[in-house]
Amino acid sequence: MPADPLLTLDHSSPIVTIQSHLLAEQARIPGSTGTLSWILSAMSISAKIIANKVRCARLEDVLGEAGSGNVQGEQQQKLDVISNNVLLRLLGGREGVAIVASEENEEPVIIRNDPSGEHRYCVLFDPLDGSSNLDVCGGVGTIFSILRHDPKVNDAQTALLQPGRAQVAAGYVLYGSSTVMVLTVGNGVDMFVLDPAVGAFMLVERGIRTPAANKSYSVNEGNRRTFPDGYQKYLDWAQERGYSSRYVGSMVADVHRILLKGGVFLYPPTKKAPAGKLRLMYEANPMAWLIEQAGGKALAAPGQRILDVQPKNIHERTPVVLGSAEEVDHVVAQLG
Ligand code: AHM
Ligand code: MG
Repeated sequence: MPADPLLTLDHSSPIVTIQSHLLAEQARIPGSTGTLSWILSAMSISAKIIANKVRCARLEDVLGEAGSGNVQGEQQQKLDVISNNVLLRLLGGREGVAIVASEENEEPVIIRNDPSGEHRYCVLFDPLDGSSNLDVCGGVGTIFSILRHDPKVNDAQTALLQPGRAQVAAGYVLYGSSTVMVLTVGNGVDMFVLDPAVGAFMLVERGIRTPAANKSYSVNEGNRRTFPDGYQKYLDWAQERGYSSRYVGSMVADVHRILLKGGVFLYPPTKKAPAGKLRLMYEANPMAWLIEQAGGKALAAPGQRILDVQPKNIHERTPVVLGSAEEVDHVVAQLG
């Protein structure tokens, strides 16, 4: 049994919280104002509040539908609404936030509209992705993407419509068997786990690399007959080679597994959702950047990096193929 690290004094393995990690990252960038770190700190506090609500789901009256629909026309769960409000309130209090856009709100929320305001950011998020899993105690998550705000652009929609490669920070929080936050600021991918006794996110792994290959795919195979031919060919190809199928139906949980263990995640166009189901700006872009930062690939179509897609609408959807570099290449080979 490994010794408890607290029994030995090992200066080479300091205890690092997300706050100290962010301060150290910030110190590496000359002239950094600390604004982005302060926003990421708001994300981590929001995550703790949401995690606490998710953990109490059967104890408090927070399960079930809120009785409202979101901008996508989907029923909102009460926890969708609670999570959205927590994020809006936390981020609204941060001086560096200019605009906030949520998958749950039709219009972006302008927090500060000051043309002289420099070093400000736009924050986009899906407050509680996969929330239909809540009723069965399944994994759910928060996904976020942060872009610079150009003070010369007055219109909120225009300010937000930047391709994913312009992101300055992206991450997700998985409320699973533990609460995990995975983050990139363009310097690799780092993972933190919430220590519930201390109430702090602790750094557990730096510079995560997704395995280059793993014979595993993650897709809703119930839609298979309505996928374009190439995706069906890929599934035949993979099954002939003994691939495993792993699908939670909650993007954060599925992508987290692929980040750590490898494989490929697919959400192709379907008859019901001809442009794919997942949202480019709230889901695909942050996940694509994380996976690329971990050495993987993320495509909307063969030869089309998700991060290079120019959004025309903040709620637009995209097909998604992401994961281990070799596994994405195998999908592309079948898509032709
Ligand atoms: P949501 O944002 O409404 O929760 O939907 C997104 C979720 C993803 O987490 C997941 O990958 C996908 O929908 C699952 O869709 P399906 O049930 O069609 O397989
Ligand atoms: Mg979602």
